[in-house]
Amino acid sequence: MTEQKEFGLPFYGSGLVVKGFGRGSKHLGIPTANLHKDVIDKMPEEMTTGVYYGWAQVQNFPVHKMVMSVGWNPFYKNEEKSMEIHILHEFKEDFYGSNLRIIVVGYVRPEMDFDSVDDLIKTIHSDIDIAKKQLDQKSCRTFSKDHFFDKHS
Ligand code: ADP
Ligand code: RBF
Ligand code: MG
Repeated sequence: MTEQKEFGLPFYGSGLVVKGFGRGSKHLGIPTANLHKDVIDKMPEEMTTGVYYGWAQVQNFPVHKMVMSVGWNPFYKNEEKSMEIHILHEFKEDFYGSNLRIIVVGYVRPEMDFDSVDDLIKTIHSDIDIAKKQLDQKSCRTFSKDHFFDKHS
């Protein structure tokens, strides 16, 4: 795993899930919960834009593995910085407006531009494989049991 301290990790964040760019990521099989700007503003300076992995919890539901993209999505040339989280779990319903808690524990790579959507999707799938493996390690798994995820009323 990439040295955590370098990127200001672990990063604990909590905020509302907002509407994203509506590009139909869901139809590509990779829905991403976009976090409210307040959370993005709280990111430490060392946390550069790029792809990360960690743990996520919607409201008081169980904690799941996640991958996250932070930045301007060079492929789409966004004008606003975004923080989007793909949770490695099948949800029955959308959860816009819910609170989402995340602990970011590792870094994968910088954001990149691609020649096609297919290349972008293939790369995201390889990010997911990396995240799954890393998060199974004891040092990462510990964070899934963090008090940060304890039930809140
Ligand atoms: P948007 O452009 O509005 O972010 P997406 O196509 O990225 O739209 O879909 C994101 C929404 O899908 C999330 O806000 C959430 O409500 C829902 N969703 C369903 N399953 C997941 C999942 N496994 N990970 C993240 N979001 C999911
Ligand atoms: N967008 C980019 O432009 N470049 C990237 O390198 C990139 N990496 C991503 C990695 C992950 C794990 C995820 C979930 C998203 C990534 N995105 C990236 C954002 C992607 O373009 C966005 O979710 C689109 O809406 C997918 O259609
Ligand atoms: Mg999204």
